[in-house]
Amino acid sequence: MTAHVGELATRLDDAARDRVAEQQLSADHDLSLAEAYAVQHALVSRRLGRGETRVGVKLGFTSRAKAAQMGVSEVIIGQLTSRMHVEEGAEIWLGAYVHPRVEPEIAFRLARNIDPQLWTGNVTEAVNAVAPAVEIIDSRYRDFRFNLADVVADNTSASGFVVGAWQPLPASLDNRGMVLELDGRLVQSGSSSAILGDPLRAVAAAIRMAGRHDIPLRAGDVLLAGAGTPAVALVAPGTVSATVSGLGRVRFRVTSVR
Ligand code: OOG
Ligand code: MG
Repeated sequence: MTAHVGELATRLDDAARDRVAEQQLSADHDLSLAEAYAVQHALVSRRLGRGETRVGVKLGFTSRAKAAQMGVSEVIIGQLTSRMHVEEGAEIWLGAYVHPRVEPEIAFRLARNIDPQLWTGNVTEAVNAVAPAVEIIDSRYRDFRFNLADVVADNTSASGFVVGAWQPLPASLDNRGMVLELDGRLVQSGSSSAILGDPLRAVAAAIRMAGRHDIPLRAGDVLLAGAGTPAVALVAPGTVSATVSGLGRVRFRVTSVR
């Protein structure tokens, strides 16, 4: 298997760069979860080799709505790199992606470097800020379909993320309305409680999973807790916004012309 890791990572990396969907790895490889994470690491290493830096982590399938939409029900972790960051208010080009979708998220900021093996379990010491966010996911697989190992290998469809104004951590974050709008039209709505019952639990889950899969966690890193609703296809031209009750709104634009 080890011989294939680099080759499979290259396949997915090329698919992202050429913006052409690839056949699912599971069509010809029966990857274990450990092997899938090895492909993810090799994929991220290729990006780091091109000068990108690791800027955070993201969880996938922390909400049942997302798990049901994609048919994968295990929580997974992916890695965010500098090139995925989209400034709030910026305009992105639809053509840079294969078949992008957007989902409303809650972002946390790590307060310190964290060694998951030494971590005491104190969430409110681990993070020092929270913000409304949008994740742009873009599966490198045909028809946006995959099994668990496929999506882990594909860095959990990570493609872009937009974070609104950071603010201090409030006492609680559950039961907050989460809304996704395209051009001011409501396309998804849900509750932050959909995220593992409470998005603060996603912080603990991310730290544990980063430890298990050897993903470094550094002060200032962004942590996306996972979508509160199913994802929606991105269209252009348009404006995307996500609002989390009490945390405010984050917005960006999409264009069809470069
Ligand atoms: C996988 C990524 C899932 C989330 O927030 O649940 C995810 C996908 O749906 O393509 O980012
Ligand atoms: Mg997500």
